[in-house]
Amino acid sequence: MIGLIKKGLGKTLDVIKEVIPQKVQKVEKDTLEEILIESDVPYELVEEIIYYLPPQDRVEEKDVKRVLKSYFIYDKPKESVCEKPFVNLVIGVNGAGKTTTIAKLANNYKKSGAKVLLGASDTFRAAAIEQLTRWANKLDIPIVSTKQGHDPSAVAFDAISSGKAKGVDHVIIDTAGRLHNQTNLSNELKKIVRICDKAKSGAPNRKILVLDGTQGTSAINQAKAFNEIVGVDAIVITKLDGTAKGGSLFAIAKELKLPIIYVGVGEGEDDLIPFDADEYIDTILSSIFIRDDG
Ligand SMILES: Nc1nc2c(ncn2[C@@H]2O[C@H](COP(=O)(O)OP(=O)(O)O)[C@@H](O)[C@H]2O)c(=O)[nH]1
Ligand SMILES: [Mg+2]
Repeated sequence: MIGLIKKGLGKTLDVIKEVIPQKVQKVEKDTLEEILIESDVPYELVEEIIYYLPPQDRVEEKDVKRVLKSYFIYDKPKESVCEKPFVNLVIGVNGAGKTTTIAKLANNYKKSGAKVLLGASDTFRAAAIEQLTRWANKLDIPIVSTKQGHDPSAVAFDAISSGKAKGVDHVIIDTAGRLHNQTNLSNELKKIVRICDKAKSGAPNRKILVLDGTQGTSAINQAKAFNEIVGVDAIVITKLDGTAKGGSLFAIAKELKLPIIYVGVGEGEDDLIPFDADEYIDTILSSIFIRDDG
């Protein structure tokens, strides 16, 4: 696990190394400020972090850690407290990494021994249906799909119904990230949510918003828009491996007040790791501070 988050943060850690080539016992606040800015923590937030540190010019790891940790206080939604199947609805803009994240999540579930079923409710593009179908075949997981242009809500309904009939543990539903216009997208997502509840009362049990990590903090406005449309329960940040903007997670957590549940660190089915704030902060701090264990 440590290795994976380190892999995901590789580019961010490279940037930190450029600012501070030698690790230190105590870091100058000016240097810390530069590190945070370079890794895409917005300036106001950097100022706030510095403000909450002890008054000395140079600060210790434990103090920095305490302040950084305070941004990740949002509880993860519980997964087990509902009747089967647990329904995940995955939303986000085109290209954010929804379909790939669904494949990774399904793979995680399957590896833990759970039964999974996918619903291909991005019916806007034929390629989207084909992409999810390829993953379903590769992972040997059942999928409910239809032809391009058909009603995505009907697919969601059928997927949940089929999941119930088959006794699966998790249904994961893909959605379109772009339609002819924003109003269409908004209406479609709302309808999918309503129809999920018709298929199983209380579904979707979790609405996961997928954000492209290479966009850094500019993903925040996008997230707010989706949150207004259907309400978001949890965030997945993808493509952390492709960006030096690893610090944007602080702003995302603070601004959205939502838990980050996973981060994507590659394009393969095993490249989704549960997000653990302690580990994330530890990995960043380990490239700044000298530690007894090296
Ligand atoms: N490097 C990297 N690429 C990713 C990750 N997640 C998704 N991608 C790639 O991003 C592109 C768009 O992903 P896709 O799942 O199709 O996005 P969607 O339009 O939201 O469904 C694809 O080429 C994926 O392979 C990730 O965590 N790391
Ligand atoms: Mg897709």
